[in-house]
Amino acid sequence: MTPARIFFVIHLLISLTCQAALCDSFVTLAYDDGEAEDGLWIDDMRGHSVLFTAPCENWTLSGVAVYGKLSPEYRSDIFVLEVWDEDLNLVSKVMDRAGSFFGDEFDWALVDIPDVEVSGDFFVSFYEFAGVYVGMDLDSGPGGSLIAARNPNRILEWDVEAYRDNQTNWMIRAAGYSPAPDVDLNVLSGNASRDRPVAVDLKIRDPDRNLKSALLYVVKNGSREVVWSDLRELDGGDAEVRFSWPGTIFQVSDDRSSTAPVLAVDTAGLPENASLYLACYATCALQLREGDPLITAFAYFGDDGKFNALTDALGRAHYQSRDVHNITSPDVDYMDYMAKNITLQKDDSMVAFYRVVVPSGPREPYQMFHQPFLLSRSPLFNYRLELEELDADPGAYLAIVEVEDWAYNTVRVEGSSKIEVT
Ligand SMILES: [Ca+2]
Ligand SMILES: [Ca+2]
Ligand SMILES: [Ca+2]
Repeated sequence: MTPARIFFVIHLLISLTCQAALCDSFVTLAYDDGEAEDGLWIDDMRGHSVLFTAPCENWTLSGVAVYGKLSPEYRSDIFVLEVWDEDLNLVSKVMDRAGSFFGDEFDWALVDIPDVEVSGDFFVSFYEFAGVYVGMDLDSGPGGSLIAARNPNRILEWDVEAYRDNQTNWMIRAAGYSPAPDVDLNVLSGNASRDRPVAVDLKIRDPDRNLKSALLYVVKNGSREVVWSDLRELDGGDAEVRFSWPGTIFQVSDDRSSTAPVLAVDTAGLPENASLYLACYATCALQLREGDPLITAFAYFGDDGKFNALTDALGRAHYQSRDVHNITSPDVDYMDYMAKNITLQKDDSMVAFYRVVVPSGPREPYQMFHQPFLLSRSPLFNYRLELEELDADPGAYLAIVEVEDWAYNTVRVEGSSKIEVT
């Protein structure tokens, strides 16, 4: 499961040229949502500073993106951009003309900086001497924005009266790279069936040894909709992984309707007495009441297909079946638990499972929803929601694997031979 991240990451598609010998792809660290609610210039010797955390040891910081526009008075044409390590030591610096990077409308300016390896926390500070309005994002939660000064390098007290520091993000992003995993994928047999599953073998090597996970997608040839997925956690720098696909898909149904394919994966790392009831899980969107926001959640199913638990991405448990409850809290009466702890609202809460399509080429996979299930039955009967494994439709399928490391590199590899289901 993915814990909530402090910042989100964008694979930079814009034109920072690749300087590394192996052309590892750029990753951008960002706190903002891309839309400015306001802008601010700072005068004197003060600058907009943002505290970032390097995604891995010795991450190569190569460029900085600043969302800004020239201030109308345009008092200075010079700006200075500095990178400090966590002890406020200068490690990289650029001085240039604001007029070459910024215009009269807000836009992203990409500033190349001398590449520098950073580890742990580092600061990116932009001194514009009242010449540039820097975009402010005010609706994304706090993101390490500070006011800094140079010579000696220091962080100043926040004195922007109109905005509190814990709700302001300077729109400044850090772009860099680190070695990405090298992935060799091999699909071992042509026909998939329950008797003879197809093996998908991976050999993975990551030069800086920070492997995180390998994700298998089996997609229908043509539509490229994912019919089966599996996830393996990795660590270190070398891994051999074998996935296998028995030519089947998962379907979820209640007593009125069904949806397929649902992407359920095995649950890892559970104690034995719980694994029977929480054997696999499928990611879904949960809406507790009509009009509420959708929450990402995980629906757990037992070996027998019964719906046994629902937990959201923040770790909050919304439902446990009587079987699971008897393991986790055997001393509490289930009726008591139901009344006090289950947050799902009968005839109101809905869960919708994800469908995923993996486009060909470099485009990112995208998600859609299946028709949602309205939870109208009792938790005593597991809401009558069940997971079943069915044979996949006859036809051709492809194996695609995504390997991630802890530095936010994602490498996607597609098998060259097709898998047939007859
Ligand atoms: Ca915003
Ligand atoms: Ca650079
Ligand atoms: Ca790596």
